[in-house]
Order: sequence, then structure tokens, then C-alpha cells
Amino acid sequence: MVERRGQPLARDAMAYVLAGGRGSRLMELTDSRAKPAVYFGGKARIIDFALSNAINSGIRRIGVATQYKAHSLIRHLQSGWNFLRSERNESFDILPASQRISEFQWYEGTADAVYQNIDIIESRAPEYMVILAGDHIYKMDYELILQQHCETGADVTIACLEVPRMEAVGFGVMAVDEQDRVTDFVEKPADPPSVPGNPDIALASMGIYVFTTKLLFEELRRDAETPGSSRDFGKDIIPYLVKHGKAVAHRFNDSCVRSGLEKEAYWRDVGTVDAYWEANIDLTDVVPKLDLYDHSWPLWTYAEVTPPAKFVHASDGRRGEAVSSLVSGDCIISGSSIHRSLIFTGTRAHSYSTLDQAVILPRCEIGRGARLSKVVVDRGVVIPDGLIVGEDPVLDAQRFRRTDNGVVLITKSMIDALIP
Ligand code: ADQ
Ligand code: ADP
Repeated sequence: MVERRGQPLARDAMAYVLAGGRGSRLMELTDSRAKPAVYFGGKARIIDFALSNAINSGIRRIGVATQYKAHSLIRHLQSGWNFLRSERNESFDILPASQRISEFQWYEGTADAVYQNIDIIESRAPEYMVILAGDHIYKMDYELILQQHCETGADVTIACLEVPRMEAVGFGVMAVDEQDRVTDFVEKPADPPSVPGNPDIALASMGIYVFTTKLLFEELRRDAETPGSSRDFGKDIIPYLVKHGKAVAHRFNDSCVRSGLEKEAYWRDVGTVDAYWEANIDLTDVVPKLDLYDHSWPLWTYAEVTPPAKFVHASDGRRGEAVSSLVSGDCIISGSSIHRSLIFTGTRAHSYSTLDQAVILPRCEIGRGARLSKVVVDRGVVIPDGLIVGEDPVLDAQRFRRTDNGVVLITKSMIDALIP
């Protein structure tokens, strides 16, 4: 860890997690839950990464703004994240849309998701606000961005990533001077500007912003009175401050490595079925880029109390085994062969089934003799005996959701449709 100077600023900060977006490119995986509530890494949900970063950074006041299909997310937050205590000047606020300023109005944009809860934030009295997205996989020490924010006297400090220039079309992209002061900011440009000296790299906003609370509230109130504003950080608040105030870039690639959290900076959006599948399967590498076993930066989540995973022979002696795989509690792998896969809590895999590069969400059943490869199987799916997926692309695409990269997403309703 980096040596901290003086009092940690994290104790004066509130982390405010924007968790209202659907994440529609995850297709049927977000039919019934918001993207931050999607399962990830064998045990956790996507939002646990931002929340664990906040706790590990020393932040003890947290707000989560929810909107789209929030039930599963809220249940998870209430079960796992309710340990912060007001008696210790800590807080955990779940802030669904349509509750505050107007009874009927949803959050218009990300800035509105903060604006509508100004009174609740005020009651928690943080000096700094760390605005976060709830849908990214990464480790970050927010103390470092808070320190930089105070040292530079910026109005807003924006965490940024170096990305290949043409991948930057989906981000807010910034230009900076030698002191990393942001001189220009364009939200989702068709032709992203590159960094000086490297035409192939652009500086992309991670959607992580640090403000003093006072200035943030002033900006949100100004924006709320600006006709035509979409009430969004990326589209409205940040471009305004780049033009009329002082915005500074915080370089994640440097700070992630400098803080000792990863050997090489790691950040994933997992916004598509392919990216989601790949980031999960990457965890089965012998030395994965994302280390979930680092006790100095634990990934906290709500996990059911379960019996251990169990591996047994089938009655005729066929081995039940898993290699290069992550298998959670309450799984029984009986005479089934599992390779390079992630099996979440509570799955039963029956004899003569094989799983290869499979992401199996909680409480599934893999029928006898089923053969699945390159799949994502949604929670609670019962795979029929003998089902084969990953060998006939045309058939897979007819029956399930198959991506261009050949990853097959299987949900309950797709399995139901197979039964005549
Ligand atoms: P996007 O990811 O496109 O760009 P957006 O869809 O607004 O921005 O989502 C940002 C976060 O806010 C997500 O975590 C989402 O779940 C949440 N969210 C979206 N709408 C919400 C609402 N109405 N209420 C509550 N939460 C909501 C943003 C920035 C870019 C930046 C990328 C980095 O605008 O500049 O590059 O994030 O991923
Ligand atoms: P198959 O793989 O042939 O379908 P089963 O699913 O019936 O086999 O289970 C095989 C083995 O898994 C059982 O003999 C037992 O050892 C173990 N098992 C199954 N269910 C349970 C359970 N509820 N608790 C503990 N062990 C179980």
C-alpha cells in the first residue's frame, strides 16, 4: 500500500454508487436484474467491486442510487452491506428513484440521481463525494484520488484509463495538459482524440468523479435550472466544469499499480455477454490478472451460509472432478467432468456431463450426459439430460442466444421453449 500522508481523507468522504442502469448489452442476463446485480466471479455481484473498493479505501459512508429492476440488487445490498452503523458515523443508504423530489419522477440522468437525494446526503455531512459507477470490475484505492483532488485544488477530479483510441468511442474522452488538467472533454465521440505522442491511445473517463460536497451541490442546482440539460455527469456537469472550472485527470493505470493492488492495471466493463464470459473465465487462469485471493483488498459480498462443494464418483466409478475451475459452496459434482469453468453456489452436476469454459450462475442443475462449452447459464436453469451446446453453431443460435464470438447464453425461458 502507498504510505498515506496525514489523516486519511476517505473518512471524510461519501461514496455514491450509481447503480440504476440496465446494461442492455448483457441481453437476457439483465431481463430481471440491473447490471450491478449480475453475478460475477463465482460468489459475488458486479456492484461488490465498487463497494469493496470503498470499504477497503476507508470510506464508511455509502449511498447507492438504484432504478432499473432494482429488487434483486436491493435484496443483495440489504443482506450483505447493512453492517455500517450510524452510531459510528457510518451510513449505508439505498436510494431508489421516484421517492424524493417528485413522487412520480425517475432519475433523468446520473447527475439527477444525486440531485434528488441532496437532503439525504446533507444529513450524512460528508466533506467529499466520490461518485462511482456500480457496474465495473476493478480494484482502486479511492484515498489516492481524494489526495490528488485536495492537492491540486480541482473542482472535479476524474479517474481515467488509457484505452486503444477506437475503443474510446463508448466513453467520455478527455484531452489534458502537462499537469493533467483536463482541457477538453467529449462524451462518446465518434472520432476520439488521442494522447499527445501516441496516436493509438486515448484517455477515457471511468465515470469516477471526486468533488467537494459543497461544490457538487452548487453544480447540481445550477444544472437543474439549465434548460435542455440531460442531467448527466458525462453529458452536462463534467463538460461544463472543464470549460468554466478546473477539472483534473487521475491516472488509474499509474495509481492501481503504485498502490500495489495489481501488477498491471485491471479494469473491465463486462457490458456485453462476450466481455462478461471472458472476464469470468479469465479467473480460471493459473495466475489471473484480477487477484480475488488478495487478503489485503478483500472482495466483500453477501454469501449464503452453505455446506462445502462436494465431488463424488458416479455409482459406476466415473470421477466427479473439476480442474482449472472455481466451484462455490453447496455444489455437488457427481461423475461430472469440469474444466476451466466457474460454478456459483448450489449447482448439481450429474454423471457423464461435461462443462468446458462454462459460467454457471447459482442453483442450476446439469443433467446426466449434458455437454456444454463456452456457455453462460443463468440462475436456476435445469439443463436437460443429454443437451449438447457449443458443437453446432446453427442449432445453438436457433435455440439460445449465441454471440458472434460463439458464447452461448442459456436462460430458463429458452430451456422451457425447447420442451414441446
Ligand atoms: P455510461 O456508462 O454510458 O458513461 P451511464 O449509462 O449514464 O453512462 O451509466 C453510468 C452509471 O450510472 C452506471 O453505473 C449506471 O448503472 C448508472 N446509471 C445510469 N443511469 C442512471 C440513473 N438514471 N439512475 C441511477 N444510476 C444510473 C459513463 C460516463 C462516461 C464514462 C463511462 C465509463 O458518462 O463519460 O466514460 O461512464 O464507463
Ligand atoms: P448422479 O450424478 O448419478 O445423477 P446424484 O445426483 O443422485 O448422482 O448424486 C450422486 C452422489 O452425490 C450421491 O451418492 C451423494 O454422495 C451425493 N449427493 C447427492 N445429493 C446429496 C445431498 N443432498 N447431500 C449430500 N450428498 C449428496
